[in-house]
Amino acid sequence: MFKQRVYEYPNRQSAATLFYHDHALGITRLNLYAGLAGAYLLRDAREASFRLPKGKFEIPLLIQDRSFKKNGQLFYPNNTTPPVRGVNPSIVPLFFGNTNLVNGTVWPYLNVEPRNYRFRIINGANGRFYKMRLSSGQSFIQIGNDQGFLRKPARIKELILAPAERADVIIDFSRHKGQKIVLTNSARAPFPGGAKADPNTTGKIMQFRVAHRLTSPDKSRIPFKLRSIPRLSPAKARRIRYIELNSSPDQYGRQVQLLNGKGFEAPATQRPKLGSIEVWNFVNPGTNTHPMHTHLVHFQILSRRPFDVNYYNKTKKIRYTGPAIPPAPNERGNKDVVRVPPGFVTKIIAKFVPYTGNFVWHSHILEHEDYDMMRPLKVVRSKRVRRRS
Ligand SMILES: [Cu+2]
Repeated sequence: MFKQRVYEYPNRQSAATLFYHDHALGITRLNLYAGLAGAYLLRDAREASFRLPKGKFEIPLLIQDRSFKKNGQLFYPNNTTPPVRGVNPSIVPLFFGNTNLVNGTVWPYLNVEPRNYRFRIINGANGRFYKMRLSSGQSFIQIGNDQGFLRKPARIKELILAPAERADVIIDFSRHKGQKIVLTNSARAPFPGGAKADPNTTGKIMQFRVAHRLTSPDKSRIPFKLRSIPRLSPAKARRIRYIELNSSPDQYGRQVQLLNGKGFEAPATQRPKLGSIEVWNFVNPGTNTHPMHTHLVHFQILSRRPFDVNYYNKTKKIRYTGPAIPPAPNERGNKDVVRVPPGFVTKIIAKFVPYTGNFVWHSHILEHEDYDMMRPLKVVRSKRVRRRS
């Protein structure tokens, strides 16, 4: 006889727009590209007390870039161009599709009524960042990010999402009756210094077609205050860590992406104590922005501060070249992905609760996560103070 055990996610966290997906070691990029990803909307009583748009007026938008072969099959490169000598197939350092998909459809349109809609936007791309605007010139009202509601809504004209970042936004179509509004993308790939988005392809995401009439009155409201989020204090941090994002060539000349010179197989060097607070400084002397993601814990972004990269590369010492920049209003609150731009030290703070055990943290550019920008995270129990006998 053997007992059947049912394992369940405890879901002990605030309402949030979550992104769930396969995480198989070394092939995450392929499994997500093939479709093993989805939106997971977690709800709570606070959310239920609001009169936000719901039902058919609340829609997840999972945005991904893909390329297709002539026969309609997904295309993903099995090697670099030119191919790596002695390795076939090979990982590629980055991949960007030449079309954008929303919920699995290439450049779709959505019929909407002239009213408030709530969109749960997830960047589900392997490596593409999105810098979104509405062609009508109107704003998004962002009410939440990766780990739930902001303290108060943030009105923004432009919404940037790195891979795995999420935004909970309200778009008000009430003054745009009869219009066709395009959700556009102007993020360069790689971000932020790569090729421009093509306005005819990668520069467009989807279209909203606004009807003239409502089918029912819009009674939705956007609360002025969404929730209180206690700020984690750096003064209470038990550890302050510095983590360099770097790379080095492998035996075939391919770049291995590393964190403090280490990949996934090296034993955990980040071993925070259960219940403790730590400040992590991500030092990026490279050229691309990395979306750094932690499992288990959410964190708060403290600041980003520019530093002298040439001086750092010579001495491994940080010389700041400007003041620390606080996070944008829509990056405040609790996050689990942070954009770490090149030439900046990005500072986050986290409390390591509620579990001990083995977790991971990594860049959410999947080609980097797979090779090999992922590290173990071991949350350990605090040692008991031994009594003298
Ligand atoms: Cu992960």
